Amino acid sequence: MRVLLVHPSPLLFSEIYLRLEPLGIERVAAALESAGHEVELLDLQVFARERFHARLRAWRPEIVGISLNYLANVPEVVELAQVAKSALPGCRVLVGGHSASFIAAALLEHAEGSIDCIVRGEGEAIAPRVLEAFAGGGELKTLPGVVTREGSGPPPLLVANLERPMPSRHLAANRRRYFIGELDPCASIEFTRGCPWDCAFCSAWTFYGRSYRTLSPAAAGEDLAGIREPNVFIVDDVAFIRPEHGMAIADEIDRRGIRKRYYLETRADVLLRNREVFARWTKLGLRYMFLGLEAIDDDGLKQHRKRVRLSENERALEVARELGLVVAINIIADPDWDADRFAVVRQWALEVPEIVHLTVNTPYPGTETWLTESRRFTTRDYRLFDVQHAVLPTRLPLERFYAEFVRTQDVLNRKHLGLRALWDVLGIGVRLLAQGQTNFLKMLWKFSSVYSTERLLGDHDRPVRYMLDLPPPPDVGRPTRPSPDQLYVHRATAVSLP
Ligand code: B12
Ligand code: SF4
Repeated sequence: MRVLLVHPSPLLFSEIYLRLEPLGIERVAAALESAGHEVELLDLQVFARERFHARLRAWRPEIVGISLNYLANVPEVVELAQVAKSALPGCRVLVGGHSASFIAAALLEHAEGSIDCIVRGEGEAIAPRVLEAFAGGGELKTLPGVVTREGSGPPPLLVANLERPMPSRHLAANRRRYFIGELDPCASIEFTRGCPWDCAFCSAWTFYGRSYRTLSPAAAGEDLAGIREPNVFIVDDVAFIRPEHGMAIADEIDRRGIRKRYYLETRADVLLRNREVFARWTKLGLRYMFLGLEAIDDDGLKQHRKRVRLSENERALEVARELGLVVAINIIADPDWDADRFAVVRQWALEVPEIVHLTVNTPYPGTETWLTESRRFTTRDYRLFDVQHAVLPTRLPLERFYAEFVRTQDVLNRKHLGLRALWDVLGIGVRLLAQGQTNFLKMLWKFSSVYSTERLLGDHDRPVRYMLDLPPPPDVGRPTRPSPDQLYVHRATAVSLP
């Protein structure tokens, strides 16, 4: 069958700093290609919407599959499904991905028949079976993880083997548009799946039922060897939890003589515990590390159930500095912050040499805070659930909250554009320009057009067509911690913390 797989457009705020390849649909594409289907991939982070219309008209796909990892993309995804169905009434539309998995029933309602089914959980194993069912071989609503308006199958199954098929990277056209900061162009790779921790604000662990799986070092090396880009973003939620796994992949890289520069995300305690692995990777080309510190005091860390102490975060930053890594830190801004709190965070951020970024505390479906906080929402407009808008009541008037938020981001941004830094940045820009790469340079311009109080505030006044459903109210006497039944997409066997 002819299958068009689509990734929606980027959330503008992330586009300043990065744009990365859609690894999830590249993996689904690979599974469908192995099953004999003809697959095209269209990434609307890179191409304009017109191209979607053009491919529908010219190629007439029989199946349109849309990826919905980010909640803020819900209205766009519903619209894409409607466009596909009205252009090609016979085509079948399926939607999968992280957010789709948590709000499947609501999505089907919003789409009013334009989406035939939602695929919850991992897509590689089930997507070919969905296509078989579309072709008349079996009943859609009985398949694991599949949700239709007529009924749902049993819970989704984890794929038996992460190694096959490898992502179909060849299908992502215009790959030179993928970058993160000066790692331009940049490919993505996955070494592990899942996370054994259970932070209250995060849904990465609930999606995979708190399981954790690793790709064999040989397969990781093979995948990496096939990447043409000089830079690689490792998408793992927490890199190198298991030191022997990180070391074994490093051995593969040495054996194959691969030279790349890497960006990864990890936790402070993992960096402290497995310092030798990160030191080895620094020699292999690791340059950038993202540490989700989330808070700058022990109370905040406890509130997020980060299971790490402030002293560990501080030591981890020292280790990263000693290793010569450029570290980006995320701090979660709570809607309850007042002007003094913003000032304290600004001061702290100016004193550390790292790149500090703020996101706004946002209870997403699939998180514990979704079940405990969502009744306090001040908006249910999906588009505002992008960790840059406040969706909970703010202690400051909303305009003041945004003014402080933007001011803080601005101060932090300028910190890295001081005279010395600007000189380095220009040097990098010139080098990339000489190689025909302009993503990094364009990024430097964009900041003030994206981060503006008026703009953030104005976004709350847009007419709302699709509204997020709320979870059922908590039962009287229910234990305070939500159960796996209420949270998990995959019902896997949890692994213990390292
Ligand atoms: C890599 C990543 C990114 C990359 C994005 C790369 C890209 N273009 O997709 C970058 C760094 C750019 C990024 C940015 C952001 N991210 Co992010 N990201 C991730 C991360 C860590 C891994 C995703 C991934 O690639 N996994 C590996 C692939 C193989 O898996 P997958 O994409 O999930 O796909 C599988 C299934 O979902 C399914 N599937 C997916 N699509 C489809 C389609 C069909 C048809 C089918 C059948 C199946 C299917 O099958 C795939 C194979 O099994 C996840 C956390 C997580 N573990 O999921 C957070 C996560 C998705 N991100 C999140 C957030 C909040 C953001 C930001 C808003 C953060 C910010 N500070 O601005 C931005 C917004 C980005 C944007 N849209 O513009 C949240 C999502 C919250 C939500 N519910 O909306 C997550 C869950 C992290 C978290 N801790 O909560 N992110
Ligand atoms: S360690 Fe990171 S990925 Fe794991 S639950 Fe916490 S925030 Fe989510």
